[in-house]
Amino acid sequence: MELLRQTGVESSSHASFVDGRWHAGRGSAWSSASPIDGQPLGEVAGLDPSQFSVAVESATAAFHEWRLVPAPVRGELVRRIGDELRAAKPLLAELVTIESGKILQEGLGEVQEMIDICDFAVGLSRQLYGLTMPSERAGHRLMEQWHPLGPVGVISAFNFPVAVWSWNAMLAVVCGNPVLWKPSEKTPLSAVAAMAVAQRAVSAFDSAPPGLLQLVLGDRSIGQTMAENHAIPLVSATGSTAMGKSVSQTVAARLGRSLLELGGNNAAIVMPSADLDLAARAILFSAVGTCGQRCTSMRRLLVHEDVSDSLLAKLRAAWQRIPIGNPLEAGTLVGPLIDRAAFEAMERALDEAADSGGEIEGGRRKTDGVPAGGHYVQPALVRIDPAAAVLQRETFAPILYWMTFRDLDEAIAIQNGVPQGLSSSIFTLNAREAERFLSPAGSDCGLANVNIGTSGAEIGGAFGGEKETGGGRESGSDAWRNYMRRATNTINYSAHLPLAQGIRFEL
Ligand code: UN1
Repeated sequence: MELLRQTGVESSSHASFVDGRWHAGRGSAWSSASPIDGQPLGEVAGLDPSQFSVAVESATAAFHEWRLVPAPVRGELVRRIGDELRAAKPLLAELVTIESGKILQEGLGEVQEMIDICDFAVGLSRQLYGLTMPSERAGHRLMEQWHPLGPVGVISAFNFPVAVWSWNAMLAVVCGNPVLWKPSEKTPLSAVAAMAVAQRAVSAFDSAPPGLLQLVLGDRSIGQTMAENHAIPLVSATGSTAMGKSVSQTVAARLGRSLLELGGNNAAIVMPSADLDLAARAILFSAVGTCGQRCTSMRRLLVHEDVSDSLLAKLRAAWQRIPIGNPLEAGTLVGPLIDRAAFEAMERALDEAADSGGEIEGGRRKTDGVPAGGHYVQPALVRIDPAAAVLQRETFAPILYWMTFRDLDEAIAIQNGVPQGLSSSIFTLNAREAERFLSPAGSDCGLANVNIGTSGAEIGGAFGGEKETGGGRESGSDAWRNYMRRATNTINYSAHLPLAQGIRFEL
């Protein structure tokens, strides 16, 4: 909240950033509340359709200028945004914790992830390489160029209220594109603060047009409008599979591009050779970190029957000692769920697990030693049959379902036997098992790890998953190509006109 006071956009102007200024929305209003204690944090109002149109026009105008700014100069702006984020890190992390409920360590980690992607994007601004190919025709050159694409729409979720925007926005900006950001309705103030911090750099940068980075608050209708708008060639959406299907179908109907990061249903496989102490620590972080509300959270644990007793003893001991409470307090490892609906979804999943014979440990509401007004829970460990229907869906809560298996092929089949395909891990000291898990016959997920958990990816790799996770790749590696269009160029520098494929076409 201190950061909002510093930025001067608190009180009634908690709002959208459109065409270089803060605007009070004229659309529907709502208040943001802290999941820590349910206290209201501030009122915000979404944009109405005419205000959104102004944002799209401003982004289009910005695109016409920004695409001509040399990419390394665009990178210099991102370097300065990274500097502003470094300076704002403690306050932005605190606000993320207050509004999303993740512990302060994870709030700091989230802002660090923003800084890391800025650094990555700065380097990238000199490496937007296209290929040169040998032409089959004498006196010809064949090459490709990567050009800016146009305004990019970003829809982000509450659980990473600021980092997911920066993965998209910092790449989009070095690639020459403006960005329109619709954050989660549950975390608008973190978005306001992150935008205010970024604007400290943008407003002082001569060649940055006012519509370069915009914040368009609103409910799902803004996301829908974004998906329909032909002036937005790419919509990058993070959230539920249901949301992603709706956005991508709308975008596809106009043959636009979408980049989807949707639900995960991530599993770890523990083999007999595993270092069980290391595995237990990794499982704890991935299963209960962020109160089980990462798309990379570990939801299913597949343990070889030879080591299930010893691993489960370690996990039970750990689960009983998890410090649950106020995420602002040092030492807390698990904060609140985001809201009542999340708590009810957890209860429903546990009821369904029990109905299918699941044995539940933990999972109850916690009221002692935690702030009143929040939804605090003991993370649950649930022994379950691999065929239980509840295992087919993602519940955004700290529930770790566990089951045993006898051989690796069986475990891989269970792991892959769900609609989602985001993240996966194997714990083993056996090189054959590890390589098999990483092979074409192994994990079918976008992320496959050895001897670490399913969550906590670095920004340098391409991040995303297969199947109902949506197929998108954001962040590192060559994910930048999503934000550009490729032009293949053939240049004839000879005085002849040979045709490709040896075709003769003479008058
Ligand atoms: C998400 O939950 O939407 O790999 C993103 C991780 C983080 C990103 C999670 N770096 O857990």
